[in-house]
Amino acid sequence: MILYGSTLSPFVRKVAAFMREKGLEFDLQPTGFPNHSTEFCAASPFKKMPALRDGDYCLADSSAIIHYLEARYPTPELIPAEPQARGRVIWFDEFSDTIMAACGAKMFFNRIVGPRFIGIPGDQDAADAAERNELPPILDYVETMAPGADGYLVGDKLTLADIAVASPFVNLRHMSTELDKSRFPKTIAYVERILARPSFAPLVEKEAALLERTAATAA
Ligand SMILES: N[C@@H](CCC(=O)N[C@@H](CS)C(=O)NCC(=O)O)C(=O)O
Repeated sequence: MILYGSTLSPFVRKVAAFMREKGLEFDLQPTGFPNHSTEFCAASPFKKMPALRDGDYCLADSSAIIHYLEARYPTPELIPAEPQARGRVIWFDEFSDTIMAACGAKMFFNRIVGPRFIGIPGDQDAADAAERNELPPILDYVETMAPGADGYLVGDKLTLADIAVASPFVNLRHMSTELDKSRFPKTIAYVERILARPSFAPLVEKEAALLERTAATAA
């Protein structure tokens, strides 16, 4: 299978970590951003990453890809069958893809992607405003939901909910965004535990190395 995209995107990272939790082999191929490859365009009609190719089958959108993979490779189960648990897992995935991503994109695009990868300055005021006004209520919510030591967001084992919610925190880490230890202690411990998993840790390390190289070039 080919997964198109960069794991600097929280959507791509979510799918990559999900596939690694499933034990699936895949090639992670860059899209050629911003001048995308024809292979990627064929798989993603609106040129959004990620996209997947599995033989002749192509699919775009992180959640669509994840639901396809869950149906095709049911073990380990990462989206529970029990109705209420399933509903909660889908909620956390949506929360991550919409509410967290909207805030994260304003910060990460303006501070990192624009200046380092597209060559535009980025709107630093918009990034600062998102961090000041949009991020704290999101973190307050995660803090009320975050499980204690060894726990998970839904049920008693890892699900898509944990993968989806942890993924955008990597972008905060890449921006060295300080999380208040006294206000968000459960969130910090929980996210660190999920990101230390073998499904995430090597991805995060590679991203950090790439960002170090681009920082050196930009300097
Ligand atoms: N709902 C989509 C969102 C994908 C998305 O917005 N990806 C961003 C990267 S974080 C992208 O490709 N942006 C490029 C563009 O909009 O041209 C998903 O879950 O995959």
